Amino acid sequence: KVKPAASPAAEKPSDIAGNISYHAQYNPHFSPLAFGPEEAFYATAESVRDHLIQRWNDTYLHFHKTDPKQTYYLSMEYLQGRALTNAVGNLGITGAYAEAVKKFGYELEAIAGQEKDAALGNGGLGRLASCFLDSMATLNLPAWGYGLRYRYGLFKQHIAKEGQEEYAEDWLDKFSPWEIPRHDVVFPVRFFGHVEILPDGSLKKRITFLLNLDYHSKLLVLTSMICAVLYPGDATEEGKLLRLKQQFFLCSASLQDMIARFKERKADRVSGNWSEFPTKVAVQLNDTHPTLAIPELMRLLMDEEGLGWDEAWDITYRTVSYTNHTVLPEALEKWSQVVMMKLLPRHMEIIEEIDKRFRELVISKHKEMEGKIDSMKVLDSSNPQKPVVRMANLCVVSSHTVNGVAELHSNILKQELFADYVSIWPTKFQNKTNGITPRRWLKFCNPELSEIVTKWLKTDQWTSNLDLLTGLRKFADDEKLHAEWAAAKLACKKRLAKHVLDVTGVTIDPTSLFDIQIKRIHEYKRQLLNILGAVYRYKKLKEMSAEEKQKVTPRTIMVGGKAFATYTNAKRIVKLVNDVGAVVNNDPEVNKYLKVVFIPNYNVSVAEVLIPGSELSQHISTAGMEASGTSNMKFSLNGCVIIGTLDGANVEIREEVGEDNFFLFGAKADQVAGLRKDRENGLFKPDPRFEEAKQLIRSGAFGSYDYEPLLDSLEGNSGFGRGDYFLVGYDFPSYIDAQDRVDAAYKDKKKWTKMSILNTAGSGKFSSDRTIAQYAKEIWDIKASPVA
Ligand code: 26R
Repeated sequence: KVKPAASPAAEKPSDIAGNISYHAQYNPHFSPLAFGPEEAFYATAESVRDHLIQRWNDTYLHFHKTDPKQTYYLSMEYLQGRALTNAVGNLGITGAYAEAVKKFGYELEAIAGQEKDAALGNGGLGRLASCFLDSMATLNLPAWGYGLRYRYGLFKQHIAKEGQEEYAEDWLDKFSPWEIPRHDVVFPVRFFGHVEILPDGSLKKRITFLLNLDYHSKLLVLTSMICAVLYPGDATEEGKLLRLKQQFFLCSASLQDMIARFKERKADRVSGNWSEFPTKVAVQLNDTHPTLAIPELMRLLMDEEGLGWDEAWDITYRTVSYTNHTVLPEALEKWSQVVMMKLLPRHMEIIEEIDKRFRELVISKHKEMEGKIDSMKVLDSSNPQKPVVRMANLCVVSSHTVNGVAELHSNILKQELFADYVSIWPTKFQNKTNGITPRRWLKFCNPELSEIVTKWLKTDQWTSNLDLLTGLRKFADDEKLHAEWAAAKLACKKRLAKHVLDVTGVTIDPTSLFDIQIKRIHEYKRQLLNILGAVYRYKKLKEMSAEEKQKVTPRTIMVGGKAFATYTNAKRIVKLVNDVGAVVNNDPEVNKYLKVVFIPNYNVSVAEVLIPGSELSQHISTAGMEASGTSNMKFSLNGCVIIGTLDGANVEIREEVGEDNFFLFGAKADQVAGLRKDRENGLFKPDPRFEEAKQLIRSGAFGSYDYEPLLDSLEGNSGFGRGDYFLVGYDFPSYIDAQDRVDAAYKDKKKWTKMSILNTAGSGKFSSDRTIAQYAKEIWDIKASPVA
């Protein structure tokens, strides 16, 4: 039989236009008569998809032939955003497509704006996974991601009278032009059942049966429900059974796919040669969410492939590595042993064995650590009513490498969270400072600045070699560059102002200082510090004479982010920002000098408008609590100056851009514990400015909503949620002082523009290309394998 010869995807604008017409005509999803912006988007996307499929097939074939070691990134979240601009940009065919769609009377940007965000993630961890995929492809690495295709992504946020409301995000409303169902690749994923020892006496030959399930029909229902919704938890929620099913579903299906591919590439692997597996497969766990890959790989190797424990363990250990993304105790996953025993009895048994062997290792080889065994072991039965599996401990014990996501965070892992394991495995722990893709986060979202960068560097190679940005440093005082730089920023600010008007009805002044904080709403991220600062600023403005006000730096403070639906204090913060905005923005005495705007429904596409238009960006978490942060990198790359604490990747950003180009304030990570102790001992004396700000809220100046629980969390002497656990009061005076330095710096246009240029110039390190190259070399041991 002869396979039909492949015909190349259209490259010339006239061919592309013909191809788009073809897709418009033969698309079964809508009427052939309609060709509005939405239909234009689908037809264009399907046309672009032809290019991707072509490359996908070539790549697959290439890897099949060359059989390189390959990385599989396991993540429960991918925060992809829109794909069209990104796809045509990375394929290098933006110009041709722009010209082609003009023939139908459309602008490419308008068509791209029709696409719904794929919001299959909550925040930093999910967006990092998407930046990583972008870099893996850019670096020609044999690496890809496995994830779940949730029917509903992260909820849509509406701001109503009472504050945040959540709505289902129907991103697959029509269909997604980017997804390709593979009905030919199907694996069984089995839940429940029981463990049986077979009569042949072999200890390892155990089989999980599916209990009383009409397998095929039930499985169909089960899987469609399993992927119905993204778990919207961001660090505060408790485990749910469906979530555990989702995790296992991802791990089991992915591993079976990897094993099938491993076997497919060489004949002798069908019946053995398993020791080769870790030289061909690397599995990276994006936090503990896919931890079940560990017992599932053990099960597949032992029960399905017939290996013994020791061999299976050696393979698993050499294959798997784990990234930690948070040290917040409430975000460290723990699963009930009772629940696990019911849903996944064989896996629970394997976990018990891993735990037992770990304890034996400590006792036989690391006697000195015996006293620490209770906190190190995988199974925690300290509460006999509720025994749990500690997923982070299982990952550390079973992975050859564990990494944190910024220098400071990785040091905290080694010195605190995982300190006891370091003496057992001194070389297991690494740092891999996070990064962001410069394609999406500068080239595509900020074409104005990108053009200037390319012009002054005399090359566009910075998009795949971001260190080249240091070449801008020598022009940091050049007046011509300053003029171009400021004009680009103004254009981005105007685009942002239009977005704000569209979604809030509030008019903001593009010549005022644009000050932005966008991220999930969390007490440790301290949006409350920001808004208390805004309240204090408002109060001072009200006290000023007309002449005094003339000297003020006009400022627009924007806050955006989603609060987890049951995180009450986070929702109160959202309400407070909105209430302060309503008063300040409508106060004719001050609203020329200050506006406070809550940006609703923050997501990737909104970020792509906000970040380029921002001048000052707030990354003000309590030191030691933000593992890395990645939007800080995006802002800095876009010529935005950071006001921040010495936390997460801020530390490294400040090092790279220079301390003069970063507004630093606040307690250091190693002071935090002592400051909390001092406070418990009644030694904290609040700054009068802090008291003034709280007092103004209490006076009812921003409405009658009950803010007392929020303000109360800042009072008292001890405890989580009371006694100002996040040190807002302690850091408030140095925060206000830093903001005063910002105001002064902004008045000096030359100085500010230079700071802005030096931020972009110093951002090279934070390319996810650098991060992924380090993972490839230092953890995965994989090499670039470009398709010839
Ligand atoms: C278990 C479940 C409730 C859950 C907990 C925590 C689900 C999701 C999370 C979010 C986490 C782990 C997260 O997003 N962490 C962030 O990872 C980013 C990428 O490394 C960091 O930049 C950021 O500092 C960190 O908070």
